[in-house]
Amino acid sequence: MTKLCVQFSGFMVRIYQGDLTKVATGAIVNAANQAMIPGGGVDGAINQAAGPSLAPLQRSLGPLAVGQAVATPAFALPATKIIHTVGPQYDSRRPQLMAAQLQDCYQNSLRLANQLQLPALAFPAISTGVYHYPVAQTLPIIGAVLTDYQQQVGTVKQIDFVNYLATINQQYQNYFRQLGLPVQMLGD
Ligand code: AR6
Repeated sequence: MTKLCVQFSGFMVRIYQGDLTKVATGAIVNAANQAMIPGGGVDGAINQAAGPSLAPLQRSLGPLAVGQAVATPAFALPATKIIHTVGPQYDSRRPQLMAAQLQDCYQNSLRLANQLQLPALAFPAISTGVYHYPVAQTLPIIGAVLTDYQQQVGTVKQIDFVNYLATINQQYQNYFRQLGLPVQMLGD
């Protein structure tokens, strides 16, 4: 799968279409729910691929507030860890709250990956599935988190955005291309 690589100051971002459960990285981020009861979407796929040991552990870590992040082992997955975060359920009447909560998801996941001294992290498009956050509105929030991270780069030097859907991947790639940073297209 072709990857768009974007060079930030001190770290690299890659954007590509794919299945997060197949990504061998430091941590993959799970878009969980507050109850931490394994659901559908990427959460369901992660639980399916990680194996049955994940669900009871995940449940034991709930409830988790929106925007917070916790780590578990990744069991049968190729990643080292899973970082579970809870995105906001989109409510168009509360745009500022939504943005603040989604920003917390990305920031807290990144902070936790650094605390765990991981070299790399891979995100799904948090809240854009079952929780209906419009993708176009999530992108400037993600961009702001990455811009901030340039001031305080930790162990995490590679951040992947792994999009299951081609349409979402295209929106991501378009957004990152217009940031004006050095970009490169790479094959596998
Ligand atoms: N790899 C990468 N991205 C994926 C995958 C995958 N295997 N599967 C789906 N996506 P969603 P949310 C994308 O619904 O909106 C669950 O039931 C999907 O296309 O997984 O935060 C939880 O338990 C979309 O772009 O998460 C919660 O109850 C993105 O992942 C609730 O859904 C997020 O979609 C959370 O909803």
